[in-house]
Amino acid sequence: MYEISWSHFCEKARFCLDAKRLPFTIVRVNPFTRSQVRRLGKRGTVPVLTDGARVVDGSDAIARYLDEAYPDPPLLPADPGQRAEAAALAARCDLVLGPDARRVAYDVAFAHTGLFEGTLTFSREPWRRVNPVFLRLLEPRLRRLFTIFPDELEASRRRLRSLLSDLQRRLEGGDHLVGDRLTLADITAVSLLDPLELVPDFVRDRQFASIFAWKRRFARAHNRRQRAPWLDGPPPIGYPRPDAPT
Ligand SMILES: N[C@@H](CCC(=O)N[C@@H](CS)C(=O)NCC(=O)O)C(=O)O
Repeated sequence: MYEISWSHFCEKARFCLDAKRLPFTIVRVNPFTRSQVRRLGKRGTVPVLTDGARVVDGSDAIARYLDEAYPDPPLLPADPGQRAEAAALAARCDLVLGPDARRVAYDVAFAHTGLFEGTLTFSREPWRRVNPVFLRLLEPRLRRLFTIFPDELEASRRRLRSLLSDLQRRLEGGDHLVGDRLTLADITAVSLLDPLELVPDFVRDRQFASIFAWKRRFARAHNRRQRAPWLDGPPPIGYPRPDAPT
């Protein structure tokens, strides 16, 4: 699987592969050139999965391909009603949570650039000295790429609030979003929620405590790596503490 390690869409694809207990090899993609996936004739986004001669681009296509090629255990329920519901919910998370969580999380990281350590910036001397200049060049590019501007941020926050409330309502009856076993809907929601761990106005809002508690419980139960708050030293101002009561 071709991936960028901190990408939440890549985590979704990895989670699908792990849920199917399929062994796989990671190919790290250069986040700036994306040459490894372009060489495969793809757009340049990650994840991309190759399986023999098959090249599958995008986390949803990967999930569907895996369910066809390796049906057991299934990612979507057999019952047609539940199947449609889980697929629709996963698609809504792809559409809303994916870009919106990324947008608001990047915005926080630009204000607390320590959060980029270990991903986009250098953590070791002497390289870390170039981080400020590097980020000054990178920030406008990323803001354009992911449209991280005030109006879009506000619209994202609005959509996220509505989606998180819906997800919470769904979880009132049990521990899975659809039915009573793991589906692509849970995998998608848990993976794509992860960048919001960086966003104080969501993680610290008591209104959303239960969805974050569920996400963390679920991720722990399935051995998923979750966003680490900071690498060392004191947390940046406004940063949620990992062990804070939710
Ligand atoms: N719909 C795609 C979205 C993938 C996506 O947005 N990947 C990001 C990383 S999180 C990316 O590669 N972005 C680069 C770009 O948009 O140029 C999926 O589900 O895989």
